[in-house]
Amino acid sequence: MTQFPKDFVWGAATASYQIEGAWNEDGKGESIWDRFSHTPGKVQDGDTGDVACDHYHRWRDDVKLMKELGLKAYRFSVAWPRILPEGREKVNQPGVDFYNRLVDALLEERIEPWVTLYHWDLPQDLQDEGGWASRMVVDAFVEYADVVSRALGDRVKNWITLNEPWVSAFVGYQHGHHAPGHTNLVEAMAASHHLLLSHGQSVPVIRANSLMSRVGITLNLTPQEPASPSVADRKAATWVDGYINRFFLDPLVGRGYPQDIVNGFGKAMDFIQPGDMDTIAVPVDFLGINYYTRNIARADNITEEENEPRTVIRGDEITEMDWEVYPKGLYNILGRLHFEYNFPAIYISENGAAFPDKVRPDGQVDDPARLSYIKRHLEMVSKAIDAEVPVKGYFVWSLFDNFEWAFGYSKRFGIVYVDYQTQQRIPKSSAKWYSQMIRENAGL
Ligand code: IFM
Repeated sequence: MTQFPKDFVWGAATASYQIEGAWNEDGKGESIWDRFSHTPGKVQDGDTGDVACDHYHRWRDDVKLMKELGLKAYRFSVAWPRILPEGREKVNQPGVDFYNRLVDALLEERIEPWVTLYHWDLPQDLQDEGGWASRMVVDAFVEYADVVSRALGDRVKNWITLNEPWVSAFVGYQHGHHAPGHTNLVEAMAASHHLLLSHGQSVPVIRANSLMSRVGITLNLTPQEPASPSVADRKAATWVDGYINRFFLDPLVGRGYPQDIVNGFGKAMDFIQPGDMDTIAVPVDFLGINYYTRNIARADNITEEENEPRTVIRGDEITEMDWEVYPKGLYNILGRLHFEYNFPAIYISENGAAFPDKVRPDGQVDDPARLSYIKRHLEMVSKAIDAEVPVKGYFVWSLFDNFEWAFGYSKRFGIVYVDYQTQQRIPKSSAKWYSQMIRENAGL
């Protein structure tokens, strides 16, 4: 593989609800994911994040493990209800202290902390007032961003406001598969807007509290390919691209919401107020992208017989999420981002795969499929860098096996295996490979 630039950021990512556990300890408030996972039937096998990887108690050892792996950066999220249990006003100091200790320990090991402010665990009290569908959440988020960036901003220099607002808004408020489990398109549209507005309003606040810092946002981007050259399939691909990708990318760069999608939704966006779109378009220092797979779009408004034969066929390498392994899609989306949107820097803030790993009798976990997945995606990153796309870092998803939302613990994404009975951590062969890759490229 081509050498990566010496200053390339080599990291791994996690999220608070997926690993911390301690859901009601030290003054933490209830989050929408606590409520959702405690509701029977919402999460596979009745799993919850109550204990998860118990990272809240094991963070010291976890940081040591990161050091052993040679990670240069660690992306984690802060649990909003640990900081402000009721969503606003009353700060819970033990929650702040937890992240203070974590940041200090990381820096001691020369691991750069990358903080995501919102990775889906909204305080339940704010949901009771309407959650992301209600405009009041914007002020609450800015207050939260202010508290966290004041507390950690002297040491944390890389901030991600939101993780995957499309998922928060549409999977949470339209599809109902994620917390809060609503199925209302207008709520989802309003939620998208309030998420983006929260991002836009909080960026200057974070910058003011954390001098010399860099602030960005992370989107889940899924490139769309028409299944055939038919007009119907092209239309389908354009629609899904607008729905998942452009609906967030376009407003971030000042182009407003894509008109084809607004028309397609067919609902008034009367929650947009004067000035909002300028606020959302605040220049960012980088865009984080989470890439897992592509989508092959096939029209569903005509029959198979009416449509042209498929020319783009799904490959047969599929992860346990039923996602096609398609590294080329990462290269394609990076190129498109650069030429159509021109963000000053791009980080791969998540990339990885779930496979059904097993501990071997000798205690090791061999995961050649994941290793190959990561390796081939990194090759695409390297190719994009050669093509002058400003990709500045890569965070594997995930450091640990963890709570995979509605799938509970049934899907393992980690490069480190977690035995949920004993909480033992076992670096998989992918972790050893990644570690070696970092050592070779970061000049350690
Ligand atoms: O586990 C999630 C993560 O929380 C957000 N991005 C996608 C991952 C895999 O589904």
